[in-house]
Amino acid sequence: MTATDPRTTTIPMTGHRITDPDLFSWIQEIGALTQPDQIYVCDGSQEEYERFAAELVEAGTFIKLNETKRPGSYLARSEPSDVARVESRTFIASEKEIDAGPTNNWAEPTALREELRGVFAGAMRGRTMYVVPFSMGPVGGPISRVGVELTDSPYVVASMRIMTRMGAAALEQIDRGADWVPAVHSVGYPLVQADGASRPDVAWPCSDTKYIVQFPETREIWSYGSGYGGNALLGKKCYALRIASVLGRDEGWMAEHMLVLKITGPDERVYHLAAAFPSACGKTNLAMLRPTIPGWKVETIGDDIAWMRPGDDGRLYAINPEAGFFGVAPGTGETTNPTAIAALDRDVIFTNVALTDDGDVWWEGLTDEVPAHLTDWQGNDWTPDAGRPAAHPNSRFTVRADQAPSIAPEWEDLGGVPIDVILFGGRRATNVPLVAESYDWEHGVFIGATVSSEQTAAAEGAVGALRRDPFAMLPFCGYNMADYWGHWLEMGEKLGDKAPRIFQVNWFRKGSDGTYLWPGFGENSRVLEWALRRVNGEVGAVDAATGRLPRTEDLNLEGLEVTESELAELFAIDPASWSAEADLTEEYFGQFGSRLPDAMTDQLAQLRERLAN
Ligand code: GTP
Ligand code: SPV
Ligand code: MN
Repeated sequence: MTATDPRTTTIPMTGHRITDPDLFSWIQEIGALTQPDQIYVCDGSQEEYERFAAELVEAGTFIKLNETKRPGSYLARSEPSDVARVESRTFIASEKEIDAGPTNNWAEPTALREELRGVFAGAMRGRTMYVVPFSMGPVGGPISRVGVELTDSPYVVASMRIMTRMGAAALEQIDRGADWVPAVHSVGYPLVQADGASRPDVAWPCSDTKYIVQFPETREIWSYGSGYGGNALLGKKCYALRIASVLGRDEGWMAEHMLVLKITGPDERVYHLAAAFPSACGKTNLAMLRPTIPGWKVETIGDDIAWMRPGDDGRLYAINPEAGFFGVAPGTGETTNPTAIAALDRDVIFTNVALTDDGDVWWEGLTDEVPAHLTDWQGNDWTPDAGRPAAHPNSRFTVRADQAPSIAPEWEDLGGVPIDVILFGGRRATNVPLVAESYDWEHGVFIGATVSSEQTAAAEGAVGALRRDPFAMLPFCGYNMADYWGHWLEMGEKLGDKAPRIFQVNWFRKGSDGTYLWPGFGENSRVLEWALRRVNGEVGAVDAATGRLPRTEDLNLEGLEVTESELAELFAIDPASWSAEADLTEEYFGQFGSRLPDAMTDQLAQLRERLAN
């Protein structure tokens, strides 16, 4: 590393030569703006990762976990104010407000750019600016894309190394002329202030002022003030969803908040399934599902994001653009997700979970037995009678995807895997049945567009509040949501009879006693089996108002303790509540004005017609 005088015009580079002139001048420009002490170009090597980890331990950001119990693993504790995505400070700065649409925070790009220049000026004083080249998707793949994050957070660098293909190989793509997305990130805690006064660093530097900004036309990302998850690991939501959704619209493909899994049936036939559920609603769990029904096997392709495009054979192919899992810890246990537990046995970064007295980790739901004493996510003593959770509800693990024993051999196939089935789901205590098949693609798009879900701890806001989360993309769509529905309709036309079949699912319906009616987790395999038997034309269905429901005799319930009345409750469709929901949908659609595709209005009319009959 070489010290840089911010007044000099050339920035000393370490390790690698940056040959791309645009990249070189951009690094210089951001260096001049943010004024770091030094600039470091990451090569992405294991040696480099270990060096950063050691530095993070030294700085107090990482606590090294018990090397015997959890080799190569660390615990980070964030500031209590920086624990989740901040949707209220996430902006789509499109030239026209209408192109961001009513579900996004829009900001006028010229004014916001000016504002950001002020915010970022001197933001990295006293720190190192890391240059983090990364590829979303296997390096060099036809669906893959590269980007460069400039960040002053070594925690972000270490996390990006797990979550993306980071380092020299990605940089080489840029040197060879690949288009790349620039992404600037600062925690917003300079160690030298404007007046020259120094202050010591803290374990989790961040700022009360936060900005997570996407410029869709110029395909740029600027993030300030947070070090946490999707706010700071800019390859994930900012690039792979918000910017990529715009790229997909323009280029005829799709960037989705979806897991992708491979499922093999008893007859050895292989299928692939993609599923969109809102944040913390079960994507990781489903991606790693262990079927409870004999003969079925699930393997993981991805747990959060899918990039999908039509292949030469006209089918829809999906890749997982990520290289790791940033998964919700609470609720992940030996009974609920044994595969994730196995993936977490080494080389993990945990954030905001509790620490056991022997230097291991714990969170609510990891074990049935609660430890008698812990250090909670804020570093305080904790006992079971504390009256507060030991781990933050949005505490997470960061781990390489190939550490999951369920990882599919083809998870890095450059061309992706062909998708047979798409699921849409959310957390719905009422109304939405366990599973229903859409009547056709257009009806499937309507189902996706009208998803509501109870809010989780993955973003700031009221946990449990029911909100619309169309396609699980509410916080992640980089353009007007109605145009996005239009794009889905267009893709359906392009795919024709090769389009995946679309289903709605809900694992979260509750009975009158307030408990879940469906056991969920591994038992969800029963629902997947039904969907695939529908795809194969092996079973009929009952046409209902909201979609096609399973005939009871077709649902494999062997070995499951669900009573007939519970089953009836799981599939009940109450016309009055659905009419009320249809009224709310009309109101919801109203805000999109003329951008709303006519097909969505037609679908609503058809739903009402079916409800009336
Ligand atoms: P993001 O990473 O935030 O996008 O979320 P995700 O959809 O991957 O969430 P994840 O799979 O980590 O789910 C988190 C929560 O859902 C955990 O608390 C799980 O216990 C719960 N969950 C997952 N599957 C089921 C299920 O089938 N039934 C029930 N009741 N809960 C489930
Ligand atoms: C989500 O909130 O949907 C996540 C976690 O996957 S984060 O990366 O923080 O956005
Ligand atoms: Mn997610």
